[in-house]
Amino acid sequence: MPIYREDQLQEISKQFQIYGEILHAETCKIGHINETYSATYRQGGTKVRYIHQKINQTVFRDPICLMSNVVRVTRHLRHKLEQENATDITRRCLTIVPTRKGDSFYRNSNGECWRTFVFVEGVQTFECVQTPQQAYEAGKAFGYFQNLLVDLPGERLVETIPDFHNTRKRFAALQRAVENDHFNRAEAAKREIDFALKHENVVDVFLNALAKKKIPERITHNDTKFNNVMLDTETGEAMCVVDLDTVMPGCALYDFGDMVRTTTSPTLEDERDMGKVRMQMPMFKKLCEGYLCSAGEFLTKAEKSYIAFAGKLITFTIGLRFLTDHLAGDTYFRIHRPGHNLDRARTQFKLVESIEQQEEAMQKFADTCAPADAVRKPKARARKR
Ligand code: GN1
Ligand code: MG
Repeated sequence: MPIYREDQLQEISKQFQIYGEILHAETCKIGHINETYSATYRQGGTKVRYIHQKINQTVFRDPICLMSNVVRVTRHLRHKLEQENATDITRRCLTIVPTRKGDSFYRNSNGECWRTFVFVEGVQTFECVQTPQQAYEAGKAFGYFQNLLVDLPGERLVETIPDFHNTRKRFAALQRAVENDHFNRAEAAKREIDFALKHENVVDVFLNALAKKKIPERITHNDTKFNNVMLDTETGEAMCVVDLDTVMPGCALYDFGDMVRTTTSPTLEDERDMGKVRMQMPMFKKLCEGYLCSAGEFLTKAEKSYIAFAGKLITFTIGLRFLTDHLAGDTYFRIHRPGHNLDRARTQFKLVESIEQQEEAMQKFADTCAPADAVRKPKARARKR
């Protein structure tokens, strides 16, 4: 991974409406796609931090549309939070720092696209959930995020990555990668490939339900990993949802599914000890309660009936993507060791198995779950579409 030197970052930082001098910058080792740096500036006698991020244009091919989505979404969130008289809004919603020309991102002479956010202080992110309360906070935060976006005005958001969670297309991509086997890796990945192919029966369930309008399209986050929720360092309260590149039209269940994937196992996404990977019911229960307390108001009965299945489907889909990338030479997800994407795929599939074993009990819990502190101010956020 290319590391930007401080002097290079200084050049980039000059393009944004930031006052003061840059003191130092460091790489943030989060995410598999974009490159992220935190930079400290001296401003009016105090130190202030910003995030500079280089957009991965192989993945996000249209930075103009991408940033227009992010601007609309962050503006709307801020507006809604103001309406609710929320305090500490710059810690509850990302703030884009415009370029000196007033744009939302800067394109340099090499064609790289950079954007800047205000650094949210006093928060932490975690790769693994440590307590059921954290799972609750994550569920509540993403549910609230979806809830606030229910009445986003204007045109349909751009699909920054078309067919992002289209499991049928992801499945077909795996089949192609197996057939091509350009890197001679299929034999060693036989068990994972067999697992994937045997699960073909799950791939069309949501696609069919969406096509038949049994479940609605909504504005969703689409990358609801636990490490995309910032928790207040002191209180543990979820403050801010980050990584807004895939906020676009989608299915609320995909968001919930990715929360199940990333909050219910005690392990990292790339755990190598399969004995440790499992869906833990206490985590799921709190996650479900948190999500339903902020999203339960607008979810339909049909959506709620797929809560447990969503966890299985999204975990399976992300597993397909890791496996495909492994077979195709690791061109999409950044890897840190040989076989990394295969490890990640194996972990996802183990979790799918664990969900399968508990799916019935999970759904039963969701069906009877009546969150204690149901949504705050539901009427103020009624759907307008
Ligand atoms: C990628 O870069 P990061 O970690 O935010 C990916 C997600 C995957 C995730 C798996 C745009 O997200 O879809 O679920 O890795 N983002 C994109 O960890 O493909
Ligand atoms: Mg992401």
